[in-house]
Amino acid sequence: QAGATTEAETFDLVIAANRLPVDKVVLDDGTVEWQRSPGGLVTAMESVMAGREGAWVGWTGQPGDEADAPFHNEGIYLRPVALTADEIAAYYEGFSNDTLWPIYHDVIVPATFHRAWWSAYEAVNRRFADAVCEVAAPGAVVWIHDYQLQLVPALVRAQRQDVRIGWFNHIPFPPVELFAQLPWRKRVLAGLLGADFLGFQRVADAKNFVRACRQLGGWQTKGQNVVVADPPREHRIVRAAAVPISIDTQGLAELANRPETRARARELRASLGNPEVLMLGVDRLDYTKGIRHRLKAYEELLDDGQIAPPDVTFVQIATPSRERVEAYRQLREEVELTVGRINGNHSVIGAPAVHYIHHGYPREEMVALFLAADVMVVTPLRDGMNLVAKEYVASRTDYGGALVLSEFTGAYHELHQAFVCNPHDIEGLKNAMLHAIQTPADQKRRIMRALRRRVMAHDVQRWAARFLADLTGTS
Ligand code: ADQ
Repeated sequence: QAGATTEAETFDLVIAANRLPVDKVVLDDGTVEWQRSPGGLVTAMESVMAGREGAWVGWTGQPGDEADAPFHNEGIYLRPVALTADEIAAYYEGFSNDTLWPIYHDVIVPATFHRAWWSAYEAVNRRFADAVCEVAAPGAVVWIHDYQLQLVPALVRAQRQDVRIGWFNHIPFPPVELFAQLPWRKRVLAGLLGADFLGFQRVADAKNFVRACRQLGGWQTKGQNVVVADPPREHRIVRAAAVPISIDTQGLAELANRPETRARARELRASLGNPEVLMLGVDRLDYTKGIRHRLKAYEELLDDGQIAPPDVTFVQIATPSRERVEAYRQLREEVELTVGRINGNHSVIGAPAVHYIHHGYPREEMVALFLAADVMVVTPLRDGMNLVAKEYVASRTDYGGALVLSEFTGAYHELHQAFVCNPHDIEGLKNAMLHAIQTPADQKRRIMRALRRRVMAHDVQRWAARFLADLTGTS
């Protein structure tokens, strides 16, 4: 359990991310417990922190005016950043998720602009930067994560020229024509250019960033590099490159090989009536994930009579997400209406056409579902990477299953042997689904073998090591 500390400690490696890797749980008797949230990023950081303790700066996930004291948890020094309820509404739900998120995802829904949200974003980024400077040892490596903290690199550099600063973008970086909509575009670019190295999911994202610097900010660029004035020196070079993220492939494969996971996969299939074809979707309930397009294609296949329950069934797991943002409320209503209609028209007693589940599952259950699914359907309209696609592949230690994958995911650039689709093209998506169902098993095994080769060789530990090597100039 957490041991609270009073004096400021400093570390050679500092991670800053919107969220701490732990959830705060207040027990009935009022005592506070911190539970480690399982996730790829935590696993990756554990691997780079092995042998040296690092610090992690982040929000606890709950409102509070009072900052919780820093504490040690399972080998990581956690430095909480307090956010008020108003700041959560303006910086997180507002600017991060209702301004930046839509712009960075092709404006699938319109972005909302409020000056007050921007002010909150600046204030919170400043608080994160101050916390980073407080825990960074002289010459430390600082690794900042994601679109919520784009101003932190420059804010840290202003205080600390001795540290090495990297930033990784988990989501896409938009084409300049879309990024140009952002009223604070130049200040965001200047914030990022405080870093030494900027990592992106795809080559195209890094190029979009460099182009935005040139066209919207007037910075000089050369290939992957942006030239930044840095008095009293003449200039400083900021490099932007693709470092695609991955997953803990070994951990997942190990879980998939356990007899109890395999038994659970069989049990899941049996409880679904042992369909010939089990199709699966697993996503945060987000409009970027193409859940509506996926359901439409599936519904048309049912309407056309090309597939039908009980032979075929679809399990859609949709994790609740950002429920206070209007676009997410609307999406939930539309998805639930569609599922209701599909089931009303096509289910038979004891065999629904769609099983829709609106909650999260532990990792063990997720892997059992992956093992049970004949066709994994991943259809985002835009997605930085999409870890679910890689998790499915890593879990198929039996070389079974088939992956339908949108070409608008970062994962597509590594997994192009999958059954590729453009989710906007409903006919094409229907064909990709049918193709994934009908392709002979031996051919599907060959495809899965190729996909697994890529995912097994490029895991999240390798990703983290590569990012740090790029950042510290040792690659
Ligand atoms: P996300 O948009 O959240 O991530 P994704 O990459 O698919 O999308 O990661 C989701 C994670 O949550 C996966 O590990 C998945 O297994 C898990 N998950 C989803 N639904 C779940 C459920 N119902 N129960 C339990 N677990 C569930 C953002 C970007 C992505 C990028 C990642 C990492 O949007 O493009 O790949 O960060 O950089």
